[in-house]
Amino acid sequence: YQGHFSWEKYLKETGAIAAPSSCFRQSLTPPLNEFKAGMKLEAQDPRNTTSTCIATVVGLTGSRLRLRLDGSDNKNDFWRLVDSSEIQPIGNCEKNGGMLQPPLGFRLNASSWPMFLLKTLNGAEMAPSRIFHKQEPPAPEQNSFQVGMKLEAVDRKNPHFICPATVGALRGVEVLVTFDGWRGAFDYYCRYDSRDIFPVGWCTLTGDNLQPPGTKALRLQLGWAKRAGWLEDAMAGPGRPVTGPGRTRGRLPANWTQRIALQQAQ
Ligand code: MLY
Repeated sequence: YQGHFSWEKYLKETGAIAAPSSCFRQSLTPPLNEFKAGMKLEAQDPRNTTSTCIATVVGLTGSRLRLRLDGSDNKNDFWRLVDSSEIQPIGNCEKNGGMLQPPLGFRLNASSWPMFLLKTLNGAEMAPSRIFHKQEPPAPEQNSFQVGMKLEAVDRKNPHFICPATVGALRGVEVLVTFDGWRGAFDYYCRYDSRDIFPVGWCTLTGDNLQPPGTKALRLQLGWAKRAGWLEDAMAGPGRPVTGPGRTRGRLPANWTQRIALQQAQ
């Protein structure tokens, strides 16, 4: 499902306000992304943050990189903003007296790490240091979000998605990110200075594909499901918008799975 989501209309419709950009730990202009797929760099292992590892850029969108640690599998990719302090040019770790580490779950024997490192870097395209951003934007002094404010947030269960979200609660330095039109399953608390939350309009500036809110999909699905006459109550029950066979009565259209898949995009 691919919609043309307009914040302007949506804010009007919901009577909500966008969290001001001063709430976020993001630069006012999204950082330029000059990385290319295949480039290598140093990254902190997200599962073992004291380790600096070699990572390869396996994808990019907007100001973010999809990274895979060399020697790891393809099930633990993660995303970083290009101005994250958790990514550095190759050589940085050694320059600071550190040693590159194998990633958690290194698929070879630990003793083969030095040879692996040598081979993985030999002839590799290393991301040039000029395309790194000197500094991560500073954190705002305090948590100035308010409940009800709108923002754009990474869906941490599907981190390639950035989605319309609302501040659901505040808890000291933490913010509850709730995803518009989705039930609680994707919500999370994060620090107010998390790099996973962005002001309204961010995706338009970066060229990222902002996901439409779940309600939009839900409305559509409700529409066709009702017309098809097989929907009992798409709003019932926890979890996600709409539903599978568990919440329906009667026979399902033959292609219902594809139709839902199309609209939920994964
Ligand atoms: N198709 C998946 C992904 C849902 C994504 C939800 N985000 C956008 C809040 C699912 O239904 O689980």
